[in-house]
Amino acid sequence: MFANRLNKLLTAHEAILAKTNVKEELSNGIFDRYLNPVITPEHVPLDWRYDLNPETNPYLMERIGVNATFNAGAMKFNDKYIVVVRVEGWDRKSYFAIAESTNGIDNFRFWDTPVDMPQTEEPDTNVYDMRLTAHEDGWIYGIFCTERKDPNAPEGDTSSAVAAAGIARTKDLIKWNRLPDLISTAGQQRNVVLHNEFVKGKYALYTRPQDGFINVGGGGGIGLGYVDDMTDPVVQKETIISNKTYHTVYELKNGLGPAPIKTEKGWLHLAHGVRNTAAGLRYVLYMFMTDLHDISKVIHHPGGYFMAPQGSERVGDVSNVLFSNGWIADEDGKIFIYYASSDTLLHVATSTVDQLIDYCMNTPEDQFYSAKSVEAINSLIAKNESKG
Ligand code: M1P
Repeated sequence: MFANRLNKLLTAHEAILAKTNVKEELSNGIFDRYLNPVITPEHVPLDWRYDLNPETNPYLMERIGVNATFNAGAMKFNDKYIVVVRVEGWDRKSYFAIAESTNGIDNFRFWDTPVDMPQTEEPDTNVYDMRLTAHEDGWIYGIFCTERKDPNAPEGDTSSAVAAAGIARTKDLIKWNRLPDLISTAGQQRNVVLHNEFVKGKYALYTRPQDGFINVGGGGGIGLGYVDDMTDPVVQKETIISNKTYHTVYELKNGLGPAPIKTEKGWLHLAHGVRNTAAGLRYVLYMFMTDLHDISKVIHHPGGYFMAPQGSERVGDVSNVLFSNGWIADEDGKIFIYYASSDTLLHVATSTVDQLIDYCMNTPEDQFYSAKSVEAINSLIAKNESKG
């Protein structure tokens, strides 16, 4: 019975890993979605989940289950598409695990073991949402959220937490050197991302200062600050470059996704915006571009969302959420956007540098009033009429 069940599990697992992905037929011209998620809890290796010894696990029970696989950092490494997945166990703890694919859209396989992330003096209760940056200093940096219980929480408050930016660097994605957590002016930090290049000899970090764990309070917005030395990471000042704004898709809060992509026309940025609804928070993705020579200057800011949860993406552990902290730009200009649906599954969408530049430069900006939106539609109709 044990051998029979194991055989079935192995066959089913292999079928999941070998499944090919298919591009959706008709896109919006900006990006292409794919029919299947790229990583699901079922992709996680069986020997991470099952005790495979019939003597100690006669029923072949799943001993250490996986609840969700989402919010992944991404990069090209040794010619493979690499994702550093946030794997969340049945015990609610997230950890990082690397999976690779040869084409970026399917057949992702996890490496042999999860990432062994060294601890600081104050252990992380939970870690998640790693942003990868191959910095020009030669290191690959992984910046992630480290969450710990709020030491000042009143007695009986078992939920209050403090979020900070954990920092580690590596050359091979196997051995990680943990650096001190980021020190900044804000009480809490999440969604911190390292810019790819030095700026005037300093490391540039995109931040998201926040007063509380969930609520950004008086803080918020995507900030930009500078650090002299990543082994002593202190940001003295954060300047907000993309603010939360009334009656937009980033009204309540926002945060940068992956490190930006450099193009001839400027830096492409992918971010998430959050608004509140009667059904809870809604997370969508939006884009903007910054100046090639002054990364604090936003030069294009298409209005509204770039990508929003649709269909089955809308349902999961935290429904109505799209989140992305990883994308890969190939040398031929193709872009792979790894995004997660509702804090549960990891998906891919593809586009190109040219399409995303066109999208950023030619999509009307938010005008903040319904009448202005109608004006934009009417001018498009007039333009189309004059052409016809
Ligand atoms: O649950 C949605 C997202 O919430 C947080 O994002 P933010 O800090 O912008 O609110 C993160 O915990 C993220 O992991 C999660 O996907």
